[in-house]
Amino acid sequence: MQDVEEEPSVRTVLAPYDSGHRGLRMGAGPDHLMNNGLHEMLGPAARPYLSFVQVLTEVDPPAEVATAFELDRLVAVQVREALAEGEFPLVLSGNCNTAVGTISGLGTGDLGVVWFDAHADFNTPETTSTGFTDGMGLAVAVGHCWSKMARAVPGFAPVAERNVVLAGVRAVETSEEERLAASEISVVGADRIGPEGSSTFEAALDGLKSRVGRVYVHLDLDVLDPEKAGKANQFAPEGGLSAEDLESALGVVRERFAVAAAGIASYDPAFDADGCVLAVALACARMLTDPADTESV
Ligand SMILES: [Mn+2]
Repeated sequence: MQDVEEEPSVRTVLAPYDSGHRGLRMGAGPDHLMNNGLHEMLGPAARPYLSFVQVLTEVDPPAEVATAFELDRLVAVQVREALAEGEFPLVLSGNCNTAVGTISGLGTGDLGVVWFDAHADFNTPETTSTGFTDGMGLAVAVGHCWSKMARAVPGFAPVAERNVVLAGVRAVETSEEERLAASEISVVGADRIGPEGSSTFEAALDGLKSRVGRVYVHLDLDVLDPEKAGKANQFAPEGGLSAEDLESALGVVRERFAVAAAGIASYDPAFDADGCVLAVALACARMLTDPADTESV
């Protein structure tokens, strides 16, 4: 039992799957982060208490979609429990669609979402050409598809489109572009974020601040520029944010909101032999879980 006087501790929840496969590709990211500095970064020195939980599924027969939503259910339970115990939930996942579990655990009524990603993750089963459920995570979160599966996640309710800021995108399919344009989601391109010229991003967050006080911050590491900051996964397109851009953007978020939970996703260590992306991920994890930011929650 924690002393209530202590700073909020961090509950790191690992969902080490990609497309239903444990440890495959980006599914190797959570363990790699844990085993290469995350523990020290969040550290016993910096925190009175840390906990780490790995969620594993036993969907039988194995099926990608079923596994994705089972992970959401398990993560939602962990996030809800973390909040109840005064802990800050940090979710490390292979796929971005695990964010649906985190958001469900937080409760969506008064929640904003700031989603950093090179991709929009806004396909539906009717628009996808790859069949990759990870390309649908944001669409699920706002209630556009897989609605029956999503409703089975404890606490799930669609996030209001206008409470979502999609940041750093630069690889959007035509069908996603059309659906985004028809939605109330604020889309801020990668060229609108950074130490200079962040006014579009700041304006989007100011708008969000008039509606919500707390946000879930989602960080798909492929928002980073593969040339400037390192390649997070095989899907990382050209362009994107430098490490400095990303850290300054997180600062802009933290200035305005209580961060209720954070998710770091889509990190395939096989593309990061020199550890550049790892270093950025650790720095971001530290920023997002900084007690200075969470103590008011
Ligand atoms: Mn993504």
